[in-house]
Amino acid sequence: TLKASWEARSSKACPNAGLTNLRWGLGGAQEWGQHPPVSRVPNGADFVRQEPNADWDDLWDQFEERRYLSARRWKGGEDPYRLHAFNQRESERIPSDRAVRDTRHHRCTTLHYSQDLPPTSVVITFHNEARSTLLRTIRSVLNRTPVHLIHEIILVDDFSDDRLIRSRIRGADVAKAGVLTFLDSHCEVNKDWLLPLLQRIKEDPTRVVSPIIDIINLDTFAYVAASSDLRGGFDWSLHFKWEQLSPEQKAKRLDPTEPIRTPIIAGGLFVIDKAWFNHLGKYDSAMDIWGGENFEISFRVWMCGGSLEIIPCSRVGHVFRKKHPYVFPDGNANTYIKNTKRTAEVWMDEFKQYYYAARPAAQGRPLGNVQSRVELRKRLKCHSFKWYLENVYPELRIPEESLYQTGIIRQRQSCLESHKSEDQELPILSLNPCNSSKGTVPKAQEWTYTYNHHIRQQQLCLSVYTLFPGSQVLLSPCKEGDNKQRWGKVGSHLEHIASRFCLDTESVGDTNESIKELVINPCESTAMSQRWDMVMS
Ligand SMILES: [Mn+2]
Repeated sequence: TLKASWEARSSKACPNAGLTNLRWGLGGAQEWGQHPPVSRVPNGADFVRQEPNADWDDLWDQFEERRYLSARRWKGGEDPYRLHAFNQRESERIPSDRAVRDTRHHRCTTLHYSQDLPPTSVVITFHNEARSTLLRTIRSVLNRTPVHLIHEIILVDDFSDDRLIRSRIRGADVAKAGVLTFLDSHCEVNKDWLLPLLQRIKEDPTRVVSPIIDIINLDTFAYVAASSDLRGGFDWSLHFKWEQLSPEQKAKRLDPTEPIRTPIIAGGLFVIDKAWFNHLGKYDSAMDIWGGENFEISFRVWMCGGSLEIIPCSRVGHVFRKKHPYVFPDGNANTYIKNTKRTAEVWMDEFKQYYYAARPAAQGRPLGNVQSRVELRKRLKCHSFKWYLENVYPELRIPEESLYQTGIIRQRQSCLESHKSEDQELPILSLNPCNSSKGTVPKAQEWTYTYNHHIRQQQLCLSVYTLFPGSQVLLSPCKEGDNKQRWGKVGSHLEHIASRFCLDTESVGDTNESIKELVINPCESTAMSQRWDMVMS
């Protein structure tokens, strides 16, 4: 439910006035120790109505911060990490309006922004948040943002019966400004954080922008600058990670104030044009609580015509926790799987197979109904996931083990074959007449040529132990990165990469011509015994 909505309006007569001219309403009770009176709004959310214009200073004076904080204080002797997974005692020792170091690049201070940036509704969703951190979040916004740019601050307390994602939608739905700013409830915004974000959206409302997220230490609450060379990335299991920009990307960045295009946003801290947010389908409201929703919204923004940026001149500190203090109704991992599975099914096309390969537990799991999200994607005529991979995140490589070809390795009418005899531990190699019938290849003659240059049958790879001419080629267990198992296809030769010799055949003994052994020998372009044809599908 919506607990409180504050409307901040600058006095028209004095648009550039400081916070002393902020007009705002805290609702009936200027004291958060008690439940404030609520009014019902059409969408069913409860929120505090704005008071008739009152002076900001007066209201802040009337607000009994100490009483508000002491109602839920850490009690001596208790584990200060128990409730919130950060040091509650330390958070309460720190003033609600403390100063933080300006962590921006010095060049950011020389930038100029439009005079008529659009004002924003700040939406802060929370769930059992510590009062000290929530209060510091709000005070930092009020202290470090030009008054006329904050239309209102909306606090959405889900009172543990709603879900974080749906709370964000509710907050967005009641917001009155044209731009939405989603913030977490344990943040501290830094100097001029909002201006560069709004500037990018004013220039192009399809941009979805986020600040660099500085680190508020969860033990000491020290404010630490984060690297400005990071962007959001992920792996095929849909696990988010911060990634260093590549050396090439860094080399291209001559101006440290320039936005960084990011394949994915980290989560709950971003600014988006409200009409664009609504047009794109808000959030997937069938997702549970938290986790995975940043993938869904990121794919959707990019694939449906927008872009995601990290703006280096905007800095917001955030308390990163090692674990989530929420109780997930269905268990943490299951919630994450459900949410990411919905994302994979709706947005990843044929590439979802790599998600399932990386996260086998997702197979056969319930994901609910995704029909309306599939229709949304159709209606918006969004790009394919292939387009996203090629244009936004080419660094995400197709898993290597999935790039392979399977078929036969032929020399004239004979095929490379494996034989298992009873007295030997591993099968031996030989060359025998090809006997595929009706397109079905016998298992003994079927080979897989992998992306990392293995020629394999199940777990066994073509290997060479000694790098001399005439050395025998054997089957042995595949080892990742073993050069003695790697083969390159060079014309009609199969070149052994470690020795630079070629796969060759030699007759064994002199009585039976048909028994041929596999060896390596110096490559000879004219040798018929070194000619191979890989007939692969
Ligand atoms: Mn957080």
